[in-house]
Amino acid sequence: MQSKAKILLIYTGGTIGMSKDFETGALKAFDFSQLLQQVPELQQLDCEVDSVSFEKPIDSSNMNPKIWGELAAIIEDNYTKFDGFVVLHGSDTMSYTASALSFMLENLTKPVILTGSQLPVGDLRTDAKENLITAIQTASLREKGKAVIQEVCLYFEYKLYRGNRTTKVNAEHFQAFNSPNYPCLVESGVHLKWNKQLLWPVSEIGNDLKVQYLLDTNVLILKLFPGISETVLRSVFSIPSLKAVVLETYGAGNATTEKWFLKIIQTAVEKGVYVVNVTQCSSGSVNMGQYETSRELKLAGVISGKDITTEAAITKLMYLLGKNTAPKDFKTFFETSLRGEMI
Ligand code: ASN
Repeated sequence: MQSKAKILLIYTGGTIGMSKDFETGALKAFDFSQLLQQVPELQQLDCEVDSVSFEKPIDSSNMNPKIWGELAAIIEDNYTKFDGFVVLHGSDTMSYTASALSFMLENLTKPVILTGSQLPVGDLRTDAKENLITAIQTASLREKGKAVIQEVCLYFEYKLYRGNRTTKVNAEHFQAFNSPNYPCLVESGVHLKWNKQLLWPVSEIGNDLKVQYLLDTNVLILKLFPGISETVLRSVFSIPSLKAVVLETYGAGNATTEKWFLKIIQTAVEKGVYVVNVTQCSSGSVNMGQYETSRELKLAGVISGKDITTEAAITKLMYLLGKNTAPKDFKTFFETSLRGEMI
């Protein structure tokens, strides 16, 4: 008989564990033990749950690559002791963290599931309990001694998604996330409906987990809009330490064909700045060359972000730069799906 799965619950902060500060009326993170007391249902789960908390839980708007490193280190230090990890995280930057972890945790063969909530766990109408309980249940599923989920996922409001495909789309609704270009992996109703063919394939080799801690933050997201000026664009691209830009373009990867615009992009690429073309549309893919308005970008050596989210694009840039990827390989690596983040 298989022993019970062991899950490590990692509390980083976010609304799920917040309470109102009576002086300011604002929500702030509170002590983790109170959070667990609010969910006695955890004891009924068919798995062993241990927990660890950040010393100072944060609102996820304060998340940054240094804290991603701390989170990855908790997972690495406990990797052999647990069958899966559930990370409680604020929803605001959860998709960035899920994307970053998906790249940082190389050779991952265990589930890492991020979840949180829109209302604190102590609130009468909270969405926290279902999110937490189902995230743990999906993390604990094993078949033939191996974890069914071997990737970084995000669970929210009855759906389990590939983490690096998600984006936060609503600050009000319980359904706060969407995965516009990849279907959900599990849907929770009366039963859990698994789309197993969509999961990251179970590893047969079982290489050891390796964590890429170094992330390079000399990167930028630039959203185009009609009226963007030459002066502004020129000064952005003249930042001395700038190494890579996620350029959010229109539709299927289109941008103005004005000469000054193309010149600035061409010069940047020639100087060695990586420019990644990502669409501003909430779904669909970049297809450079489909229109006249994207052909020149392709000729200039701009990298296609295909159907990647902006969150995954910026963290993939930090990761590939952090790994010191050779300039001759950079475009090919970026345009290749490393963790299922793009087609
Ligand atoms: N501001 C909160 C956070 O991201 C929002 C939430 O968790 N729903 O930490």
